[in-house]
Amino acid sequence: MQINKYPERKSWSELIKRPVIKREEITEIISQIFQKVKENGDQALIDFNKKFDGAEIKNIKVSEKEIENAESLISNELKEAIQQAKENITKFHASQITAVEKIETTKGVVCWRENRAIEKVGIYIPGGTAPLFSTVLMLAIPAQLAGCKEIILCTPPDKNGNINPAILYTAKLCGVTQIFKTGGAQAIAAMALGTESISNVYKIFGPGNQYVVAAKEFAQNYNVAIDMPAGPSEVLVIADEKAIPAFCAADLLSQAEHGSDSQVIFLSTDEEIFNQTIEETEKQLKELPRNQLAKEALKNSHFILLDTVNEALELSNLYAPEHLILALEDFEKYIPNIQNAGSVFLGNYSCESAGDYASGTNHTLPTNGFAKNYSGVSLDSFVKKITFQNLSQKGLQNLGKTIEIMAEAEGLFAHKNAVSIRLKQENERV
Ligand code: HSO
Ligand code: ZN
Repeated sequence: MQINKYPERKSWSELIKRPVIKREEITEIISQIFQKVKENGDQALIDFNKKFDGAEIKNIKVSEKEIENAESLISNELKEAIQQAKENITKFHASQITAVEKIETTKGVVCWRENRAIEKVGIYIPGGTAPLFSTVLMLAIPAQLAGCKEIILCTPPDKNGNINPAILYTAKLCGVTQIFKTGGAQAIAAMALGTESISNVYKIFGPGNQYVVAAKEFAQNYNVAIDMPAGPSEVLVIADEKAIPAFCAADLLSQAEHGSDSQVIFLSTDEEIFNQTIEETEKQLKELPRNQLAKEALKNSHFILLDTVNEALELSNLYAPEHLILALEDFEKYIPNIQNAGSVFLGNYSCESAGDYASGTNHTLPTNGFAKNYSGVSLDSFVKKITFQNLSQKGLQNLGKTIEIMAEAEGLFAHKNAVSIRLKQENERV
């Protein structure tokens, strides 16, 4: 935990620098994995399962029977919770569907855009310490709403060759079309290149470790799009004198428990709240089952005392957090000052966990400062927008001269002629 009181403004950017992630060494490994998957297809995935996950399985495709069984393995209480989250996430993402609007830019010239779903998308769900079935909701729901025809999900099996039943249940509930037992960089390679069982997809979504992140970047060499560049989870909390230290500490720890590389930042304008939040964080940390991970994450984390909320917002905009919590009494007033953040949580009762699971917003968000130039996943992430135009004869007459002059000025006479030939034919006919 790094504590700073009233740091000088010129030290801010150094203070909140994220730890640098080294990439070079793993590119070679990733390229070899892609090569193996290209050469050996499913067999490569089976071999990697044995090597990396200690799982011996013959068939990487999850069977209908396994999916059916999953339903009986999870409690009704969890099923109902998943259902309610699904309803909210569906409501929020369905509200992002917009009607087609045709615009007449010049008399007789009509332009518009239509959405077309990306036909085949791939969702990666990491294995490891937490089975992120909530991420299945966040990716499969908008994919299905957008109308993606194939929604493929890859996730690593456990040692016995099984997948967490909540992941299987949620995948089925949200219209995932096929599920495969493969994880890590090899799963990304399989979705990018295709194998006998896995068809190649056009866009890959989902979180993962540094190998998965590097593999998603590498996949772009094969004309595959990715959701966004990814890094470890983050939250930044801004608290005034009305904030509740126990709530702030709980929010900070909720992100810190994701992994040892997570980063949490606490900014306060009130010294008492500041000190109490530090105490609370230490107290609550001890009681967490994942306290080792959270403790590591706290080493990279900052508690900073500042003079004003405006200063805190300036620092936050500089950092561009994945999640921003405003534990401020008059949060409304500060909304216009928020420039860079993935998702914002307003007031003492808007905990980040709400957005992680069930309020309706998407939890796949830009990290590592990319909130300066990327949005989180939304319905738009699963569609391409195609522009259309229709010029009537009159429309071309109205706009033709402009096009001819511009084409000639660029020295592109074939472009000019495509207009002239039409206008000339029209004159001859008259
Ligand atoms: N906070 C994570 C998402 C998540 N949290 C999944 C719990 N489950 C994204 O940064
Ligand atoms: Zn989370």
